[in-house]
Amino acid sequence: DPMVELKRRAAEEAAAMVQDGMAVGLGTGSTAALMIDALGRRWAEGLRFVGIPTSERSAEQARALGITLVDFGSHPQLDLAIDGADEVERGSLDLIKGLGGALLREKIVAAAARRFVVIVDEGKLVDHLGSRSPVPVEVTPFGWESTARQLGELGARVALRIKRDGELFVTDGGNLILDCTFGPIAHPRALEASIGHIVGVIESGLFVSRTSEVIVAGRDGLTRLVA
Ligand code: DER
Repeated sequence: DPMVELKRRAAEEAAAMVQDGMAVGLGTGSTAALMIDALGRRWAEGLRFVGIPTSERSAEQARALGITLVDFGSHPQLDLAIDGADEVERGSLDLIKGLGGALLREKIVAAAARRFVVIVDEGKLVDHLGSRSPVPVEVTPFGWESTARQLGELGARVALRIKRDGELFVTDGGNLILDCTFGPIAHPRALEASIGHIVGVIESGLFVSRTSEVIVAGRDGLTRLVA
């Protein structure tokens, strides 16, 4: 698959930004997994750093590669976090994340990082967030139907996330995901705030003004977009 090859190059470019002694946030998803693989190869060559994973899945992968994992107790601030995204808005580099279900930990890790680098293929670039992807919102299980109703009042079509096997999707934190389809979003920052004010909401997948840089894998090669 040529797109996997492109994503791998973006992932390797991002992994090359990790230097000895850094504390690094490790993202979640297929592109982030390629980046963790690349870090595993650098680790095998002698690079030493510590990682904070954004999901149990990424933790397992990193651990299997021998990468040292730490937590926020010893490392409340990270030098760099690298993650994928579901949509990147061309002008602002604002993001929708969370189709992978790890948005809460991803946002905590991004917020703790001095630099937040996003790796995507060119198909993820949009003029306006919400053009293709719903906004995933992580909510507390208690009263989720009421939380969903209030998200609906903001103008979204709301769907409780269900796994392929028909079971409820439950996050690493034991919460539920409501996928909220808004269509193109004119004011991501205002919408992020409105969603955040609803009782029962833990976090939304809108990442506004958090991106330092996006590495885009396209058919014509890699492009770096800097905020
Ligand atoms: O933010 C997310 O949850 C996304 O799913 C993201 O990490 C992208 O995943 P992908 O690289 O598998 O498309």
